Amino acid sequence: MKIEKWLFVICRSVREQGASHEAHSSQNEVEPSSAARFNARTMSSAKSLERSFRLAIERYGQLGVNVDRALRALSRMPVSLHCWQGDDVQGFERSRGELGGGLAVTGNYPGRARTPDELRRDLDQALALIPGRHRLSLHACYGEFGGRAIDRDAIEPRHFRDWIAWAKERGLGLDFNPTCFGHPKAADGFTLSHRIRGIRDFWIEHCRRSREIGAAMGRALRTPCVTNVWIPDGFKDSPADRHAPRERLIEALDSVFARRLSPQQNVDAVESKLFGLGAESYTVGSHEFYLGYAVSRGKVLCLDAGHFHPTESIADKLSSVLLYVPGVLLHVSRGVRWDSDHVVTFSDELQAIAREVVAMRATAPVHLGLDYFDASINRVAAWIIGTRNLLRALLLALLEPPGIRAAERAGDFTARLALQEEARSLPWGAVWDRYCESQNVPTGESWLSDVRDYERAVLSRRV
Ligand code: RNT
Ligand code: ZN
Repeated sequence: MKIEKWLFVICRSVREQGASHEAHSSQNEVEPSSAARFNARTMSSAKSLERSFRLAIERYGQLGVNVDRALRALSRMPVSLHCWQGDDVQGFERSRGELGGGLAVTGNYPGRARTPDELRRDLDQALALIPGRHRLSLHACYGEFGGRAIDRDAIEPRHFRDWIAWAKERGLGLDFNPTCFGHPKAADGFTLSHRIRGIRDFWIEHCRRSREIGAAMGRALRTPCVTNVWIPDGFKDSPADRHAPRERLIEALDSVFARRLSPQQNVDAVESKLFGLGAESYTVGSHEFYLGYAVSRGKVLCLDAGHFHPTESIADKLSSVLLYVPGVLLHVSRGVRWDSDHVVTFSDELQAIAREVVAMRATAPVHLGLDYFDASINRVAAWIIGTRNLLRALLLALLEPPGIRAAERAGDFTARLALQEEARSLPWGAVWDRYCESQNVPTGESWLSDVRDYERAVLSRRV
């Protein structure tokens, strides 16, 4: 959008807000002067926002950055929000044992979604405060089973009918995940690589059906569903045989993926891990295992930011693995000392990931997903904070001055470092505010008061 057009949108929205406030005030018999004050305040904040944006455009222009183009690119980068942040990875099966699988959610903030409708309502609230059009990643255990005990090897697309309808209404895409944990057949820590054939077969059937559900979602929504297989399999203590479980896993995965599905409907991804709680010594599906699997089978590789050594960054992996695999799915997360799945913050690590995503996006698809679960703060706010941070980091990367690359190409590493450091304090915040405004979501921290209202009106009543 050109700046003039944007100005027009702002002024119109200010006028509308003023008008509706005025109507609202007269209903409540508030002094007309308060409406006038409101109008003046909103108008002046819109003006200062516009002023800051103009200055930002000017400054970026001097550095050869096209701000409009960056904003257009950002609006085309959907983030897949993870349904499991809304209810502490519980899901809607009739009976659910321990979470297991080495996953742990800590905190007991009130207001956890207990039903699909509550979860959808919470997601609607979060999405209303996040700029852009996004996606939702569902786990198999979030099906709607009508109170019946449908085991994981019996799930069908119809159990996700309401999710699909909800997504369709909102123009959202869906992604999917088989749930290979929190189940008696996963209680000893093994699923697809289990030494007992019958247990392997059970999980193979679950994963096969998950892909079919993914394809049904992709078909209905006309956007491919990324179905991501993650299993917890591993040993607490040193194994005597590291090889056999991996051989079994290859065979099981080949059976899961045996049926060819249209890539327009379903895209398969596989997710590795270094270790989990209770599987500290050995993980069957390690990074090397899945990198080899994805390369040899043409699968998308899922890189979770919390699944490597604490000092190892997934940012540096993108440009390597994308030379060999057809695409990458990112699980953007934040580990604190271990794979603790903290809410994503605007860290150096996040900025480094976003930079590489932007740099590599023309080479191969990089699907963006979130993966964290924090029950110690408002869960809706947790979605918003993490998603807005990822978008902000992508914007910062899209606004990177071309002089940095030019300096590197010229072998001038002094200028490269100087420019990289200067770029940190360029006025990208004004560009972010403008993006939020143009997408009709609150700028700055003002989204928090909407979340507080929602907490008062909805979440605090869930007892
Ligand atoms: C676990 C993996 C996996 C899960 C979700 C719930 O360590 O990161 O992606 O977090 O499937
Ligand atoms: Zn993950």
